[in-house]
Amino acid sequence: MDNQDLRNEQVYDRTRADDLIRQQAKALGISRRKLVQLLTAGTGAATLGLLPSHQVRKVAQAQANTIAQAEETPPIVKEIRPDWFFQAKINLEMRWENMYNRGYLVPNNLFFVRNNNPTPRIDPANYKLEIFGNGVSRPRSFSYDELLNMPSISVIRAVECAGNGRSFYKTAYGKEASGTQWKLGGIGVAEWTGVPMREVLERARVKSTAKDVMPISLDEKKVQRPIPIEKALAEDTLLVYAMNGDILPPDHGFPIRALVPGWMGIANIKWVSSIQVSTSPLFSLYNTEKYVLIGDDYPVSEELQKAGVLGEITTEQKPKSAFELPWDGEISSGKRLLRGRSWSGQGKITQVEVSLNNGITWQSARLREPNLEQAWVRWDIDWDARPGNYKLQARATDERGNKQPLSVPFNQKGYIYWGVVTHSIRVV
Ligand SMILES: Nc1nc2c(c(=O)[nH]1)N[C@H]1C(S)=C(S)[C@@H](COP(=O)(O)O)O[C@H]1N2
Ligand SMILES: [Mo]
Repeated sequence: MDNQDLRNEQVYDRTRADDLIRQQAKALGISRRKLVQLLTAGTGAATLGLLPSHQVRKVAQAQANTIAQAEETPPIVKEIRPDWFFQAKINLEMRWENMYNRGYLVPNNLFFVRNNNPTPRIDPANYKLEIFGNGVSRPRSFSYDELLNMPSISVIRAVECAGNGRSFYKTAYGKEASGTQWKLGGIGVAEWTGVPMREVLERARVKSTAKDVMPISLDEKKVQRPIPIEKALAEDTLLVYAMNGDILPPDHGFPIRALVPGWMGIANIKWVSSIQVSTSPLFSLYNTEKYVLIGDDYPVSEELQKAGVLGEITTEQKPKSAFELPWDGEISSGKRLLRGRSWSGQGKITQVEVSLNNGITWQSARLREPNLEQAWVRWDIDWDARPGNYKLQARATDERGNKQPLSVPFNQKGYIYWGVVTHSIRVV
């Protein structure tokens, strides 16, 4: 990995963690080293008064253009069929069996929904996208029509929640990681169409000194999360207005969402109403939450301490695999293809192995085209399924040589479970 390349999410997180420590030490009037010592000694970040809420408030104040949400509307707009989704509050997890024998893309109606707040209803006639901050020399806004008339591209990319697979920490360790207990359906692949973020930043005369770019949502809690200018200017970082050829559905961010390929789901801010561009590092609840890992329950590894970084979390997605089968379900016996998909945030999948007997023996699966980076690959094996109970497993390897391990160390918030998952199925 190139340690300088801020387009890499992990490099960016570590760099900004370091910036945050510097800022906080300065605010407390102590040296950065002293602060690291205090935190390492187990003094919680909250005790030290380090939650960067002042920064969050500042951003919220700067955020002018909020459209009120109609009251008493259901929190999710799309049809919630129990045979399509597992529902957890206002989140919808895709049921994998519906992808059996389907094409490469997840249709919009089956696509998972991860909402921190209810889906806001936005009238495109009143919609404005505002570009502001000291990182642009010509702050300005764009109407929905203006955006639709700008140069656009279409790309096929996955969006995956950082917590996808979280429930398997419980399976493995008997204790629940906090957050929505996703199985493996917190991911989807779609064709996204939109304006490269670069186009709007250039029209606002982004400065060469710009450092961070923060899309801000107009949902209830103004979800926002910064990305580095390097990533914001990447050709496939988009302001999306169409999904699989349809107008972007309300639950997926209508009228405009960010697409930040290869990064955690949360970077793909939905219902974007403004973008702050700053010449200094930006922080928000949605990434400092990760830095607040330095709290009481999160001891810091020595290695990272020495590097001056206070968070152990790695935010890059690793390879994962899912079968296109019902969860703990039943299928009928006979010759069939046993199918699934694998993906990784770190490059193409190069190999998938499947076990029908809980990992005792393995065989290679056939990979099917297309096999796109930052999306997924479909695979299958021939299976003469005889009646009985099976514990199926699949393990993928990506082009960086990451191979799904049998287990993954527990982390409190349950991110990035990429261990081999056992999928029980009864053949009748
Ligand atoms: N404004 C806003 N954007 C958001 C979220 C949110 O709650 N509010 N959730 C994020 C998270 S955690 C994920 S995983 C993705 C999910 O995108 P989807 O709901 O279109 O599948 O959206 C991200 N963007
Ligand atoms: Mo997420």
